[in-house]
Amino acid sequence: MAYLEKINSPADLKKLSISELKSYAEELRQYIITVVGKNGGHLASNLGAVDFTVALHYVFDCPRDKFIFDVGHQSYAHKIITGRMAEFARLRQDGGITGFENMRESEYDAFSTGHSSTSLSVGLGLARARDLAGDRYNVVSVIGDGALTGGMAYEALNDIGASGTKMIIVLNDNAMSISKNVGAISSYLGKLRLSKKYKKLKRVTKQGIDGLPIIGPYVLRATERIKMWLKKQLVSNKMFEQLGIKYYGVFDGHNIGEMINLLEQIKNSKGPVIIHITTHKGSGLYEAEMNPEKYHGVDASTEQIHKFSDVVGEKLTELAARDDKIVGVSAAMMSGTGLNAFRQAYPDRCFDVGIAEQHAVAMCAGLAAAGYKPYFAVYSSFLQRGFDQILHDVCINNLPVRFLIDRAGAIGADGVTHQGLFDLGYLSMLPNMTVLAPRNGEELRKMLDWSSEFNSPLAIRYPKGYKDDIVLPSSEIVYGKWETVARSAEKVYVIAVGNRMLSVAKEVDCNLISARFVKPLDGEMLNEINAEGNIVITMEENALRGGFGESVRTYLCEHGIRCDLKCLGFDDRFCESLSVNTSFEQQGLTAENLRKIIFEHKLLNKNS
Ligand SMILES: Cc1ncc(C[n+]2csc(CCOP(=O)(O)OP(=O)(O)O)c2C)c(N)n1
Repeated sequence: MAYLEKINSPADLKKLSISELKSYAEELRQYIITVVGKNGGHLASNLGAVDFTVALHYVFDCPRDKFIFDVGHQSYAHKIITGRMAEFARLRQDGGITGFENMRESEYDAFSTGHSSTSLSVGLGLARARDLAGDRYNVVSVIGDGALTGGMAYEALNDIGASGTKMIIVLNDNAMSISKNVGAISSYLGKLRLSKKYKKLKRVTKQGIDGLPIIGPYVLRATERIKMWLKKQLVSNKMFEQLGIKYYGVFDGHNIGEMINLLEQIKNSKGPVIIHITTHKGSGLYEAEMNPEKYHGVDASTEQIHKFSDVVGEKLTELAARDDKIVGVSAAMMSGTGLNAFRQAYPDRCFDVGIAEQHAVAMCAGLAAAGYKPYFAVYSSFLQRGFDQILHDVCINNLPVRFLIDRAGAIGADGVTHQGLFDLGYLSMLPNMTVLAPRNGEELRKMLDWSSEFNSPLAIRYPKGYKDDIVLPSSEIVYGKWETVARSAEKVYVIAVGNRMLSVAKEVDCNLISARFVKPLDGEMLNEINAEGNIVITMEENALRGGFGESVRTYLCEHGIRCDLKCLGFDDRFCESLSVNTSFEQQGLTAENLRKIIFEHKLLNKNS
């Protein structure tokens, strides 16, 4: 590696010639491939972003100039260029480099990202702050065509265009979200790409045809129809221009020399500009280029787990065969949530709405109001986006929208922005909402069966997967009823939410209860625990504030139930840990801590 170790800052990179920059970009690619191969991470998106990131750092002066990478999952090259080459080897490991742009990690990271479609709003905020302070730095927001399906991006474009504020938007268009990108805007971008190809094709074809002796004019007529069709696809780039944002496109985002020229030219332009570039997701790695969806995120873990999303795909398909009112909805997370399998069987009843969680929730409300049975499969942290729609459109109207909430609980390597630690709180507080947590795939199947005839808002939350089944076969689902999965002579009652908490607790001698309903609570079972000397320990992969334990505490207080109570869950800090196990240890969600609590309780009771 001739350059990788020598480039420790953007200043080092600026000393290279264009051909050296190209070689450096190749080294960056190889390094990213090696590290992601070991640690996991976003591979295809990063490979596609290497070349234009090199060009950005060549032209601009980071950290004085501010780069905001939308989602931030494509910021690996940026991290390596900005002095984090060695640390990058510990990507996505506790104490190592995080997988998204992160202002707590480096002064070169102008903002922290993780959730989609924020970069334009944040960029405008930084640009306005610059203007107010009378400063002159550049603000560059890098947004993908997938992230551009998120509604917040349009709220920002609306404001940016009207404001006339100077900022640079780099639209990194690879025609992919995690899966193939969807929606009318995506088609529009496709037409812009095609218009560039059309212009080139017209030039080349005409030159070629003119060169032919007699047959030329005939061929020209024969190509007329093709040309007409192509012309129809040719659209003006007016959308952005009409909004007041100067548009430059379409450029090859892998051509470092061309990118540098372009960026040098627009660097000093006034007002907002958008540079539309095309890139190839997975560029430089054949397998990733051929299958960018599979290589969007690479999981390096060899741990065998049962995935709840597999159950979702299979069971929803089965239910849909019996009930034609069932529809599946995804916000750009088809494969992650298991809906791909459902779509294969029922393409007409499956809707991928793009990265648009708020829209997805309200659209589900519409479907439910018209008598359909929507299942919105979504990751816990992304559903946070749709809170008001859940409240205003679904719950106030008491509409039977089913939320299948994946990646709930501790998330591990994706880090703080992706933790699913708030859904129990923000869902349980809502009137009309019922919240469930399955303890294994079998129970999720039963819950899904049961849910199809349930006529109010409903959420079923679960992590990505689990290693071992909690042995007992699960009994039938009865509204608001918990299940005892282990009995003991001890006066210790552990009430745990979901598989992973039950797994921890089953190592301990206790009466173990699976809180399959987080809301409503099983009052009958709690009443039975009423006795001096008993201890109830609640366990949840959720923030304690507003979580399951807190509602148990309220119930026990309100009903004068005599017993000790200890609530285990996530404390009042954002969980920065990049490993599920470490985060459990940090929060005392371990068998060891349970034993300690039980021991201290017994000691106290003996002495009293
Ligand atoms: C609010 C939200 N929903 C979903 C996601 C999951 N997600 C991460 S990257 C991505 C696709 C982004 O596509 P694009 O912006 O085109 O970037 P690319 O990976 O194609 O480079 C999605 C859906 C997210 N980060 N945030």
